[in-house]
Amino acid sequence: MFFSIIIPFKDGGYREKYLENCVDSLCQQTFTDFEAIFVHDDSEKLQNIISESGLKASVINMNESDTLSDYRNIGIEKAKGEYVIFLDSDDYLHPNALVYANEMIKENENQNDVFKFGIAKTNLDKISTLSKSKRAFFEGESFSKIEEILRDVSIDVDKKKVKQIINGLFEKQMINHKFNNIKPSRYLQDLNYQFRVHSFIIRRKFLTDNYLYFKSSNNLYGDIPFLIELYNKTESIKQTTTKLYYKYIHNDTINDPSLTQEEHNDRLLMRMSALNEGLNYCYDLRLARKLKLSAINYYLYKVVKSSIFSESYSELEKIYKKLNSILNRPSTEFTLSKRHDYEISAIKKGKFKKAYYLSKARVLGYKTYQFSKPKNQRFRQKKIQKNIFTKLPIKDNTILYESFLGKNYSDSPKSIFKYLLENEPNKWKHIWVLNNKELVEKEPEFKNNNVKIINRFSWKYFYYVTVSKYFVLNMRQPKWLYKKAEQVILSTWHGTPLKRLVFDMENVTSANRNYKKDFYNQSRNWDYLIAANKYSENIFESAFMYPRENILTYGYPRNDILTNHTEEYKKQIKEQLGLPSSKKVILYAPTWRDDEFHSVGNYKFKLQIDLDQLRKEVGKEYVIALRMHYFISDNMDLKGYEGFAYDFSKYNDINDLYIASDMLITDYSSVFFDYAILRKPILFYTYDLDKYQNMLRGFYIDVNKELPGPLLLSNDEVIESIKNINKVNEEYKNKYEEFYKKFCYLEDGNASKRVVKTVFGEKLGD
Ligand code: C2G
Repeated sequence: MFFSIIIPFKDGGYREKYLENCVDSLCQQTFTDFEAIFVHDDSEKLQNIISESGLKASVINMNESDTLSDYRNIGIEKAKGEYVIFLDSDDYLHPNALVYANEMIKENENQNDVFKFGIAKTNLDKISTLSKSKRAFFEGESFSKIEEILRDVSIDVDKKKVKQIINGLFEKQMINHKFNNIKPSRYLQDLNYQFRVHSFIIRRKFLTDNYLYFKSSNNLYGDIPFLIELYNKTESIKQTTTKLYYKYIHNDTINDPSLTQEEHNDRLLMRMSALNEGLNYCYDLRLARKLKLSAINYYLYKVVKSSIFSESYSELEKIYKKLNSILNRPSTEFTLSKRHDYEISAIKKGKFKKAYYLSKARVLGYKTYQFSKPKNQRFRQKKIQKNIFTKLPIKDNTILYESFLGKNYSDSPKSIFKYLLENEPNKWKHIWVLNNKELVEKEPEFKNNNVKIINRFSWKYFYYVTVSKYFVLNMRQPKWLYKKAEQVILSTWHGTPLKRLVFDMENVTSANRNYKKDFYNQSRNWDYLIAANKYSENIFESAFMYPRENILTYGYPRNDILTNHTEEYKKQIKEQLGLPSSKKVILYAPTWRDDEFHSVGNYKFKLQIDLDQLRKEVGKEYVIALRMHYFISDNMDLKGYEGFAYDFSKYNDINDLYIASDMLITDYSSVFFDYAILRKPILFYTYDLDKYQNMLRGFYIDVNKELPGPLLLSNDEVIESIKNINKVNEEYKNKYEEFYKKFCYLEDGNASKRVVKTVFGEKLGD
């Protein structure tokens, strides 16, 4: 037996879902001379996954009180292989990992006992494991590109067939990539001391000869002393430059935290203890210096900022004692800056109280310094919000509104505002968060003395978010917002979901690792959440983990106008927008793509509609109104299309565009749920359907069955459908009706009224 792979699985209930990946990756190994040893906490699921996979594995059952270190020690004890590999149960190996490990060992076996896999961080997104150039072929535009090429050379092929071929190629590419397409490894000598044992490959005899085992006292950081001892006993470690160990990055710290993301009260003390314990086995004075510096930095930047530091001196003292022991160990020299040295020397001498006051003063001094730095305006605003504004009385009759982060005056906040202004004209003070005042220059409501406009993140914003009784918004409030119990946040959200959201999304391609956690914390502060229909209510409960009893399933306030407007209003809007009265209007309103962006929050969009062809074929009857999603930062260049194509991406309220238009083209945007209220034709231009559905988001409904219009994959198909729109209407009549019944049944034009009654009614409505 050449390799023994040790996989501990502890406190694993919710981690079970990653196991399959891990087991799969062992089944797929192209080098098969290995044994897998799973050490687990009596998980039935683990046993099932292994037996279903057909993997030959030893399975060792442990007691609840055993630590992760005990698990690994048992694994070492049972191992029969020449080399032991440490794999975590939520991670996985490249199918050729063992081939390269074997190759690396064979080349270096006389000099080395310890080896390592290079680590790739992953969130399991299939396509992201392909190289950039390979990815390009399968992404986004490839299908229309191939179509275009074939059209240019007059080759007529069945489009569906081409799609199928591309899909097949992709699958094959994934397999090839996994099994064959990997560059030969080179090996590194110099390691950046890593203190986590996963990805290590260690000669078993080296472990037994040196009595190397995991110290069981430390459940969280048992691998620190183990690795320190190991580093002391080995001259060099070889590592594959190719990344063969896939470390899974958890993006859901609420439901699936990794071990390092889990909350542990004594995490700080455990880490300090592990470093202290590790120093018992450290004879290399340069490594000892590194460990000391690591402990010092941990104290200076982590411990002093923790709640233990500010709340519990007795707990802090335990940490001081460990650090004191660490500081008094031998090591090579190092110097610290003066102000750090005061604190650290005091700890070294055992003068903990003195160190505590010095550290406290440093943190305070740092905060004061931060507070006064000219560029730290935001920091000052947050501090003053939390410490001063929250102490001021709440303004009971003030309502703050924000739509799409202050970008426009629109959506449900606008409808609720207008309803209150009309029906309770003197009761409320209304504050609108709007970054560009010019947007509402012509709106009569803003002439009212009770209505005020403020900029997002201005001083007034920080003030009003803290003292307004109500905050009505359609996205999320800022993370730093400290909400008082008397305040009411009404979240209107901004659409019936088609694309999977937050906790229903496996991978979060576009957002950072804390996205789910942040979303969870922010939405806990919503007192109410509006849903347009029962379908949305169900989704919000799972996708936001939001309590059903606080969901107001009333229909969307923003849609009242779609039910209530007159023909005259349509005419008026068309005129205001500068659209020719003699022509019908096609509205094109696509959504954004998680993987196409310039920078954080600035998304790209490449128009896939051929305006020349469209104008040529339907220009006599129609004009086109283009409306990009609010995340898209690219500006459209419509030079040469004057009188035919119009860009309304910066226009305030998409409702006006719905009303002014005669037909909608969209893709995966929630706009069609609202547009269907108008019972006007809807076409779906879904040129990248596969990627969007399978790689990026996934959908809540079966788009092939439930949509109220056709899915179109090419520009030609779009034009054909526009030309034959009556036929399309006839074809989709029944589906449209069913769709309306499921999603639009609450839209009777009175949603704002219902919301106002519930949220603003009782306490102040008397
Ligand atoms: N919107 C718009 N113009 C577009 C697309 C969207 O004005 N071209 C507005 C519509 O009001 C739409 C809302 O933004 O309902 C949400 O847009 P989506 O495209 O559905 O995408 P997203 O912002 O990701 O929201 O539950 C709905 C989801 O949250 C989707």
